This record gives sequence, structure tokens and C-alpha cells, in this order.
Amino acid sequence: MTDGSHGLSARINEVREQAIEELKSVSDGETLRDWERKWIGPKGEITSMLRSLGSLAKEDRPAAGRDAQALRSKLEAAFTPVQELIERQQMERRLAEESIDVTLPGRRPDIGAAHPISAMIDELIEIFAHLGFQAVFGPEVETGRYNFDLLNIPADHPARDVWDTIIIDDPAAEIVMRTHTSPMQARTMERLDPPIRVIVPGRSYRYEAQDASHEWMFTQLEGLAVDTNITMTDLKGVLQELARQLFGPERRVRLRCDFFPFVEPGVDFAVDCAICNGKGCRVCKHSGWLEMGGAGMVHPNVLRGVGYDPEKYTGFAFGLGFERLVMMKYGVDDIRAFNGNDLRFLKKFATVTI
Ligand code: YSA
Repeated sequence: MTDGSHGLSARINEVREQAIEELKSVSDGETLRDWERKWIGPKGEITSMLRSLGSLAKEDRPAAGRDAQALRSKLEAAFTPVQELIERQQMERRLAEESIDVTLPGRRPDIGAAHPISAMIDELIEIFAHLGFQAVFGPEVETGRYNFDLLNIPADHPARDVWDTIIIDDPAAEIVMRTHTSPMQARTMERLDPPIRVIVPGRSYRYEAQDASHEWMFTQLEGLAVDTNITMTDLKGVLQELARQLFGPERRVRLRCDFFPFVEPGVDFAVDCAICNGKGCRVCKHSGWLEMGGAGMVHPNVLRGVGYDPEKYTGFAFGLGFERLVMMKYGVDDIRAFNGNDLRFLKKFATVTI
């Protein structure tokens, strides 16, 4: 054994003692990593010892190499249980910190509710389903053809001017926000053959000054029935049933002559006020009647426009405003409340949770 190898074996003993001693004082993950780096890591003491083997005499190198490797194994064997212990302690600490107290009272989830208009749409879809009507939905951006022409309102017709239309594109192309849900009459008839029984709930838009009973965006319900032998009696029966379902079995419906270009004859329909039983009160403006919307027998020109033979088929249609319906039903006195986003108002209707 040469002097050089003597020196290395003394260094091995020294390293063993010092490393084992230091390992005893390791108490956490950070000091353990420092220890690992210093002694057995790729740039640690053992590695530099192995690298220095080249400076030994050739015959001393194998034994010195074995000793250095044996020391690495020994230190690694000492390191492993300490590492396991520290990891276990860390895990226990985390479990203690993150444990859940199952006895704490839960947090009430914020559950939304259907908007009063949506709730009314659902209610009407249900009522009309029992009468054999199917709900269909159509585009809110319409062409003049469906919003006016096919409803017997040609370009030069004075009735066209009374709709406060919002034109959203080139006026010549007449792309409009639909002013009512009636365009779905023609769209439905083009798609289906009689017998037809549909309702169309949806938004409508008009360039209106807002006040307590007018909005620029509001919701309508259109109804359409086309078949052989449909008469005004069928219309009255359906509206009567609607009024009873919404406001109670005693309700009566009143039809009065009115004009809409797409019906002949046309009517406005009202229901006797459920609040005062028709005697007159603040809600019905002392008239005893609540106006619900327009209706009538589908005009032969409308039937012809979609290729139906008006000699063979007849139909009725009606259209009513949802907001005013909810206002009547629940005594709301300002239509602007529906889109005002005031939770105090909306929560009053929060019966339907979604
Ligand atoms: C008439 C005959 C039919 O065979 C079919 C449908 C109709 C209704 C027609 N399309 C129409 O829109 N008539 S209307 O202009 O009188 O509106 C119907 C209902 O919509 C009104 O009774 C009202 O309740 C509601 N409405 C109209 N403009 C409104 C509004 N609600 C709130 N704000 C507005 N600006």
C-alpha cells in the first residue's frame, strides 16, 4: 500500500464519521437534501473521492475504489431510513393541517331560480301541451318577408308603419329584430302540413319609449292552429281555457273587434279581472277587464302565401305579451322590473329552482 492510498483510506474513515454524525442532526427535508448533496450527490464528497482515484498508484486503485463504493453504500443505507422518517413526518403534518372537521355546518349553495318570465313560459308550454299544442322557437333576427310580407303586410301597407321596427342591417335588405312572434306562423306552415297546433314563446323587439307598460325588448306567446273546419269557437275555447288555467276556473274571456292585417276577423281578447272579480280595481284600471293580446282567424292571404288552400283549411292565431301577463297575475306595476336585475324583485318569484 502506497502513501497515496493510505491518505485516501484515512479520508474514507473521516468522511464516514463526519457524514454519520451530521446525519444524526438532520431534522427536516431541507437539511436532508443538503446532506445528500454534500455527501452522496453527483457533486458530493464520495464522487470527488472516486474521481481522485486516478492520482493513486495503479495497484492501489481497485481496493481504494471498492472502499469508496462501500462507503457510498453505507451512507446511502443510513440515508434511506432518515429520508423515510422525514417524509412520514411531513405527511402526518399535512394530514393534521388539512384535516376536515365534518361537524362544521355546511355552506348553503347559492341555487339559482327561473326568471319569472321563464317560469311563465314553462307554465304556458305545459298548459298548451294539454290542449295538444307543441312549442316551437324561431329566429329573433328576421327578414321583412316573414315579419311583414307573409303576414299580409306588404311594403306599401300603412300597418307596416305602426310597428316600431329596429332595422339592424341595410334597410333595403330589411333585416330586422322581429317586432312580434307572428313571423313564426309562416315559418311553421312552410315546414309542416295541417293539422297544425303550435305555440311560439320568444322575445320581440320594438323601438319604443320605455314606460311602466312598454319595453323595447319583451316576450310574446304566439298561438296557431290550422286544420279543416277550425272556427272562431275553437279560438274562444282555447283562450277561455288559457284564462281559467292561469287565473282560476271562474274567469271569463271577452273578444272585441280589432284589426291585424294577418287575421280576418280580428279581435283583441281580455279576461275579467281575477283581483276584483270584474268589479273594477287599480290593477284592471277600474274596467273589470285585463287586456291580454290580439287574435283572429288566419287571413286567407296568409294561408295562400305559404301554399295552403284557404278553401280547404282555416285557422286561428293569437299573440299575447308575457310581461303584462305576469304583471296581471302577480300585481307587478312596472314592466321595467323584469330586466332591472334587482334580486329583491326576482327572489319574490323564486319558486322554481333550476
Ligand atoms: C294578433 C293576431 C294574431 O292572429 C296573432 C298575433 C297577434 C299579436 C300581434 N302580432 C301583436 O304583436 N300585437 S300587439 O302589438 O298588440 O302585441 C301583442 C301583445 O304584446 C300586447 O298585448 C302586449 O301585451 C305585448 N306588447 C306589445 N308591445 C309591447 C308589449 N309588451 C311590452 N312592451 C311592449 N313594447
